[in-house]
Amino acid sequence: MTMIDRRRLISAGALTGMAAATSPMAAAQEVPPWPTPSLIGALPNRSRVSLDGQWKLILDPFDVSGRKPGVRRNFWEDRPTTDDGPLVEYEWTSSDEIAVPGDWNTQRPELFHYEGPAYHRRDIEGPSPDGRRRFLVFEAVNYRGRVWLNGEAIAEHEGGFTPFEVEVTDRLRPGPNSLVVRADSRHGPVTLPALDFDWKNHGGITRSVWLVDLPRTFVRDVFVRLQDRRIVVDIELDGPEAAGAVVRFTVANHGLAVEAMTGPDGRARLSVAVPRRLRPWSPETPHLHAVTVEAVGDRWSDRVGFRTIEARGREILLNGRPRFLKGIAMHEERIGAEGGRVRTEAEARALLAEVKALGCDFVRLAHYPHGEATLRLADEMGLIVWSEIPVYWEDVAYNSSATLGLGRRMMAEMITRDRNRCSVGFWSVANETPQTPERLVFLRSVIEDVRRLDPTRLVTAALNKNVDVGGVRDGETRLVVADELGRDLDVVAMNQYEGWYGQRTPAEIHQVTFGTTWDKPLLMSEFGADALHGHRGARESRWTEEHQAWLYEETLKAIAASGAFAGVTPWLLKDFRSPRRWHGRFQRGWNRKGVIDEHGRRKLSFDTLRAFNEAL
Ligand code: GCB
Repeated sequence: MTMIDRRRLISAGALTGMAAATSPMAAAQEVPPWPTPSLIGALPNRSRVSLDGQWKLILDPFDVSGRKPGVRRNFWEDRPTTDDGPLVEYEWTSSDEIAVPGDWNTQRPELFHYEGPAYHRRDIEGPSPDGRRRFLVFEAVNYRGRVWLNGEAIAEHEGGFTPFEVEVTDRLRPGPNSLVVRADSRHGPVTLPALDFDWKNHGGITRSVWLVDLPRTFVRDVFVRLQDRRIVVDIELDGPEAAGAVVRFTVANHGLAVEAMTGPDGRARLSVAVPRRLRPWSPETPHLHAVTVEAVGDRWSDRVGFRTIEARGREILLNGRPRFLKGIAMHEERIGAEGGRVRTEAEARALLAEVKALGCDFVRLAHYPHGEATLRLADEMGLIVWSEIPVYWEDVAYNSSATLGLGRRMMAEMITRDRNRCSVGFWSVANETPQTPERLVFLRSVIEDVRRLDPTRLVTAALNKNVDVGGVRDGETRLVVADELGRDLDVVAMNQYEGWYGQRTPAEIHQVTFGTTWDKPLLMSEFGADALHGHRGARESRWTEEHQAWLYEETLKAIAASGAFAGVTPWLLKDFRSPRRWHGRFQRGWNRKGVIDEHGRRKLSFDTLRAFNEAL
């Protein structure tokens, strides 16, 4: 039997340094200035029914139903269609089908280039038979989702890579209920990303959909982490009995059980000394521990690892020890000729297995939040993760408050979903953004949120390099990260393509030196070159595997020689679809910078990178 140590019993707020409901000052600080995303934590461990499968599909390329709604084409109303009744110009039963999860672009050749609104429909069950609360959860709809239940609009969400949910308990009718989802994949000047980005905009209901059943009062979310040498746990209950409830946290196999009481807001924080024999998580020993939170008859459970990650001077320390992070970047596209979005855990695992085969301990999940399965696998397989939101390139509307609100919400959704994943070491706020005052204000605001939501991760961004004019010697160039944003980050990171874009050949990479003006750890977050798998030739010849491998050799040599870096994530694991890549012989809509091609075939650079990692 586990003993409850009452001395460790801490009521809500006592440890938080906030709460204390009597103090108006403290109460004011507690209120977040943005709507905290409402997400059910540890989703895979909940009682849930999958809504994946074949859904009906109606495309609306002119967006007529959105722009000119009318009974004839309000697809969401799901009108019965009879040939002798009023005119309705759609019919769900005779419409085409599409698989959910799945982007439409790679499911049907005629939809390959389609960007626009599409309506999806299926029936869902009525109320939960045992009177529990029922929620609809969408893991991702790209880019903008709108949801109707029995003709009534019930949810809307912008952002193609983070989840959203809506409670349907009181809206469900007995028997089948009509669920219609509009996914509109179009981007615009104030979206994230905006109009210009180097990947295929895979539209649709791209990740799984669930019906989740929960008790009247349930454990909505838990944040478990190692902080200041203690296990600290934030618990949030949802429901009529959320306030003043006893919550109990346990770590199985360690006889650890602690109780606390929630405050009037249904939240509690507890903190407990780390058990002496608790094995820390690392890429070499990815130990995970079963943890539970019980309250008011509900039970939340998860498997979490405990580790610390910090920046000290120019080093990155995992569990107190400096390490050079041996990484690679990847997009969330599955291996296979179609190159569509990852849909299953097996597809995510196949990608991460290649990352491991490279001898990597670090993966940059570019350039948007990847699916939850990938993060859970990274925990299990022992990979440190860099996770990012798509604040990408210079055409983002940095002076738009709507776009800032969107970026902050995306970041909050990503962190809320994944902060129990010990694999996550870095939250990245952006990729290659311009060094302008309005972008600085924008990203600083996002960074403030990150620190408030999760003080245990390193905050970073992939930055543009600056040429250090003072550092130029004969024929030599010094590339530095001097971006003012570096002041706000824990770790700075440089994207650079010497030897590919620009004047130099790989033979001249040694003329470049690297550094940063910030006394902070520096990562090389991108370098690379395109090569078509199977295209062989002289190393001087662009697009050959030899040329790419040569560029890898020279860049990795420069990285090792410079001593300036705490890690590297070459660009990238697998060739990915990009409508910006037009070369008829070598690209044909694919960015060819992968060390494996779309079929998973390894290029020469794969071995170059693996050899570098093995020698470290
Ligand atoms: C970059 C971007 C990345 C592109 C890559 C390329 O700097 O960050 O998204 O795909 O270059 O291949 O040019």
